[in-house]
Amino acid sequence: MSPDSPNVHVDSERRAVRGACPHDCPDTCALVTTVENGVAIRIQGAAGHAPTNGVLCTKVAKYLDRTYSPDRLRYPQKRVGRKGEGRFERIGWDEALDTIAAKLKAIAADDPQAILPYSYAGTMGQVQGSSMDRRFFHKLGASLLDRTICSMAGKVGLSYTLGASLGMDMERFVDSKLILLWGTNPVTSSVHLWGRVVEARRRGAKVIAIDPYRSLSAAKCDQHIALLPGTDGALALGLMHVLIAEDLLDRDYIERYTLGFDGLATRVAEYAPERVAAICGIDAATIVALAREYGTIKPAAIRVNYGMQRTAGGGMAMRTIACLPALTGAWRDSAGGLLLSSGGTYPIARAALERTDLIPAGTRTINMSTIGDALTTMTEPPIKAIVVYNTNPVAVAPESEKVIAGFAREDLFTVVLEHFQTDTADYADILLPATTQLEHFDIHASYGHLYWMINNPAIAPLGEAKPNSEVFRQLAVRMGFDDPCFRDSDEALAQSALAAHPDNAGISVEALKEQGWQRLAVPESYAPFAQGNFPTPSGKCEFFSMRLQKLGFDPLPAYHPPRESAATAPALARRYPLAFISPPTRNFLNSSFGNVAVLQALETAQRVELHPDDAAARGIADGDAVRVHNDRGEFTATARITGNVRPGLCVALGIWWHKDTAGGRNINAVTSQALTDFGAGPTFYDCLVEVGKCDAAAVRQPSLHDETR
Ligand SMILES: Nc1nc2c(c(=O)[nH]1)N[C@H]1C(S)=C(S)[C@@H](COP(=O)(O)OP(=O)(O)OC[C@H]3O[C@@H](n4cnc5c(=O)[nH]c(N)nc54)[C@H](O)[C@@H]3O)O[C@H]1N2
Ligand SMILES: Nc1nc2c(c(=O)[nH]1)N[C@H]1C(S)=C(S)[C@@H](COP(=O)(O)OP(=O)(O)OC[C@H]3O[C@@H](n4cnc5c(=O)[nH]c(N)nc54)[C@H](O)[C@@H]3O)O[C@H]1N2
Ligand code: SF4
Ligand SMILES: [Mo]
Repeated sequence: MSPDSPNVHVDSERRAVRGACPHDCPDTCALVTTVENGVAIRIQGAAGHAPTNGVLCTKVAKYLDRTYSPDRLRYPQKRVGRKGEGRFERIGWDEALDTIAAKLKAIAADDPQAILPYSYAGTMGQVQGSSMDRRFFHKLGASLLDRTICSMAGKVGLSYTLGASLGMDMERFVDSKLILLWGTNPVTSSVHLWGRVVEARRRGAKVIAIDPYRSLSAAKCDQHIALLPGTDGALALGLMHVLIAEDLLDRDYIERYTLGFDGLATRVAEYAPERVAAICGIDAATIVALAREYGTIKPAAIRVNYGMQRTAGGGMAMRTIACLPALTGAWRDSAGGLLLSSGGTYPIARAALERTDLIPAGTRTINMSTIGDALTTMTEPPIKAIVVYNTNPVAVAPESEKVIAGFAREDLFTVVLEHFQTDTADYADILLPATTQLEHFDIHASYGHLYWMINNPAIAPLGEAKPNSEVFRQLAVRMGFDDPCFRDSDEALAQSALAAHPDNAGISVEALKEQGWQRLAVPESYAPFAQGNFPTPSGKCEFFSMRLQKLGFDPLPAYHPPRESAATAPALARRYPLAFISPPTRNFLNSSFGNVAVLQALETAQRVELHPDDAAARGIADGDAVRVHNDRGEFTATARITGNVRPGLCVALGIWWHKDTAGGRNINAVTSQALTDFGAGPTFYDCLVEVGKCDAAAVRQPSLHDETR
């Protein structure tokens, strides 16, 4: 890859620049970029940062290929073709920003809520992710966005039981003696946690995967419990049934630090192993054995991840699983307990950073997970302008046909800030070039470890690319927003994110710039709930939740089944008999890196894994071109016949860009916009389909980016 030398400043010294990986990944690695003559020549993981331990994943090891890709967007452009066609013409920044400001002013004069910001975690930086952009849209009075697409169901479910997104320190997993990997595939999605799991195993731990799919991680575990998708809540109830029936409890912990044990005991009495086995599609003996191990091996750690909350009952399932460590007192040990996300450990001054006080009273909120419906059906007012950054909704949001129909609306004014011409960028009226992590400043919290991280810029912006923060700063000037908060520098924004709080003691932007990272001021042997201290209304681990009761939900853990399954939707299941899940793949990060040629080559093509019995029943052979379809849409894929899936389940890993797939559609063509029980999250893995052979010749060949653009 030849760096864009005319566009980087000349700097004759060789420098090592400390940064942080910006991606939506729990590991938030510390990066060291070697820069020579203004060009980044090497990127490595920092050896001194304990979670990173000097290692990067395969994707970010290719970050220089991505940064210096000939496909990078380098100049502002305006659309000249039809929406979706992807034909653009270069314009200057002044024309781009003047056009956007004029359009937003005209719409806002009528009703600013017709404008929608649409962003997610393309970068997780506090500055480039959620600072000046929020201030801008708050002042404008635009509709608010409910950012539900990834983690909301689990986060809300967890908070009913524990009070917040707090949990174990990932560095402590090495001393766990039993590790349940529940709805997570860390070999793919959190390789640094996986390193700890491997070390724990070397020290004698037993590792068990609970996952419908034999993922790369499940295949390496001591045991793999392949339950039916969306039945995790029932499994957790069954485990608690056995723990209570066999008195494998920490009575003292329950007495001191939990609320509602008697109610819980009554509830779980309904979930005998035989009943749970039938719901989950596994053996009763497996449930009993797992409960006995969980109740007796100490310390026991549960690494649960968002993979199990993308079904109708995902929120309640997470709440239910989160009851387990309190029953056995696993929280007493720093190597025991549970980790979903450590994100809630960070004291972040959101109100100051995002200036939430600028939001006009009564502003409506739109759920990002149903953007297809919002763009096509919403009125009073309809969405007339959308500004997309840090996300690629046309590829990643559920029910693609509706999302595409929405973005194709001729009367929708669309601005996209991007590194690349993604599926979403193809629908932009104005397409703006964004800087990558090597080109801008930021600070990062993490949802997997406990360190604040710096990202110092390593190189000058390529071409005319600008940081998100700068684009919104300049737009604010054009809109006439004169509050001084719109003039804050990136470093000032970063400083305002650091809340005054004992856990942030000693942490500052200055110190971070110097040191690269700083651990939160929490004990080395961090055990957040060893002595209770749950941030719930009662201060206890809430088996019984008054908050849920007030909202009209069952106040006790319960089982909320999937919406689309043979058990709950038999008529639908007769037409679409296969359960379909589409979890992350190793070489892409959601749709990011989907355009990096060397990583595409590792993934080969969009594939769907089928059990030999299901394949035989449909006359499908390994390598055949197949069509995966339901009433919402269809995509084509190459069939892989494997024992990684149970009969009745099919799996396609990773989010390809629609335009790089053989049939022009990715997995989200079939996923649904139905929402989860708590948190109004998406139900990507609650989806029935049918798979049939299709004529390979009828399917157009993929066009890989580096060759065609
Ligand atoms: N390489 C890579 N890393 C990533 C990502 C990526 O796309 N690629 N994505 C990042 C993002 S945005 C996130 S949110 C995180 C975490 O993203 P997650 O979606 O939690 O991903 P995984 O940890 O891979 O775990 C998903 C696992 O859950 C399983 N699963 C699916 N349905 C169910 C179910 O109903 N029950 C149970 N028990 N298991 C189920 C899947 O088979 C899969 O093995 O990963 C991040 N890391
Ligand atoms: N079927 C199915 N669908 C899924 C999932 C699944 O498991 N299955 N996973 C879901 C999950 S967990 C998530 S989190 C979502 C994620 O979906 P997205 O939030 O869309 O994440 P990415 O696909 O990584 O896209 C992020 C985009 O942000 C851009 N970007 C990165 N940094 C910057 C920056 O500094 N400035 C600007 N302007 N742009 C930047 C990148 O180039 C990239 O195109 O997808 C969801 N969709
Ligand atoms: S994607 Fe995750 S594992 Fe890879 S470098 Fe970034 S933080 Fe580390
Ligand atoms: Mo995510």
